[in-house]
Amino acid sequence: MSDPATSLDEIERGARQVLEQNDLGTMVAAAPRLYPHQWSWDAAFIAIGLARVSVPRAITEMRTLLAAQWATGMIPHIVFSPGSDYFPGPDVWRTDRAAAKPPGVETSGICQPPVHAIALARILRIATQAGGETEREARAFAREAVPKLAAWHRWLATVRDPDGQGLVQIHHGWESGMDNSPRWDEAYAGIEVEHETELRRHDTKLVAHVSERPSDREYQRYLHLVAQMRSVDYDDSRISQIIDFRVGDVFLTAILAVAAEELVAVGREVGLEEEVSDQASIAARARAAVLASVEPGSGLCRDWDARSGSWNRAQSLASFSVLLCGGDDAVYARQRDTITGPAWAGHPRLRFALPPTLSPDDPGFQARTYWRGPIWPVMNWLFWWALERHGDSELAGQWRGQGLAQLADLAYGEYYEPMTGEPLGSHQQSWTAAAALDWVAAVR
Ligand code: 2M8
Repeated sequence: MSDPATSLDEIERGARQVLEQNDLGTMVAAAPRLYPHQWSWDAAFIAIGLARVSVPRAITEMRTLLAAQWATGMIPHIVFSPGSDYFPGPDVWRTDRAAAKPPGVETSGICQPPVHAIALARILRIATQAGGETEREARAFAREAVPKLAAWHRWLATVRDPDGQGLVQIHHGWESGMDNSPRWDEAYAGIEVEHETELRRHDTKLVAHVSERPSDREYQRYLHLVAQMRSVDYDDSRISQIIDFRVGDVFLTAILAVAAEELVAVGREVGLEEEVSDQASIAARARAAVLASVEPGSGLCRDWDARSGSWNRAQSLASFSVLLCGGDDAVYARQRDTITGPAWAGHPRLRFALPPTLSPDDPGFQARTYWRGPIWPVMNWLFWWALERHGDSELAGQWRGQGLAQLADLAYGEYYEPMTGEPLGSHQQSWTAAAALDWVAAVR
């Protein structure tokens, strides 16, 4: 349980230790045992935390990830470190068959939300404050990274929007980063698994209780989708024709909107206007699609199931995507009212006034189960960052304060039980430590 007397110094010291201990050299493992590789969006958040300790090390983190970028522009969701136990590993993904994968690295064959340009902009800002050689190094890195991130955004906005609907489509719940969120229940329910995969899961043994992780039934569907992609050698044009999961992800699309704008700013700062000339229109299109997803009755955002041609009904943290990308003051204000109200972060039973992944009043709310209820510190960081960007400093400050109070337990939990504040999933989770470091620096 959190000790209110725990100081910012202690939180900072512990967070530095977590990143140091999880450092494999040129990549930081997402977590010490549960996730022994580099994950795409984790790496971006981790790089922000690393920049508070060492800008050169933050750059190395981003470079390792970008070195694994596919020729299509896709940044893969996992870059594997050699010889660790994780299921599904490279032997299941078999991306060696994919023409677009660069040689010399082992990766998965799907992607994750594009928070990388947000990280690049923040690293550059931190380096600029430091000045001198640190700033020079960060600017040189930015010049190297901008064209790569522009290509990444372009791929999402084109290849992953085949119907021209505006929302970026994902082919797997893992691509959303919110793996087993009720957001994907309807899409997964429609999947028939003909051939079950032999599950060699380690994850369920590495958490305090199996209920903190997705079920085997869910994993069968996850692996079925991987098998489908593998069967066409991860060829983009063929995947979209055969895949059993095709959903326009509103949260990922909102992230793309702000990331593309951050990239425009970085591009201009380092003299690469030409390279980012299409990013403002990518952002505008993404933001328009997020706003078009808003359900008039609730004022909340929705995902679009492209296979069934229907809006998803599930409400979750992702329903508040307008708080990430803005674009309509009235919708923003309404979502802000709802998320701070008694069904969400203002719920009277919460240990900390922070947004859970599902409303505790939702019949599907599961306080201990992964993306179906718990509070995720890294999501609090992302919303905090977006609120600050929007000029909503009051709420941003409240959430940062509550977020730091939650992390005063020094467990650096992957996620937290909303009512008790108990850390769940992995402890010493790298992106949680990174969020702590950036928050502590912002308070000082
Ligand atoms: C979780 O996802 C991985 C699969 O990608 C897993 O459960 O094995 C998610 O929370 C995801 O968002 C995160 O990037 C990853 C590593 O922290 O873990």
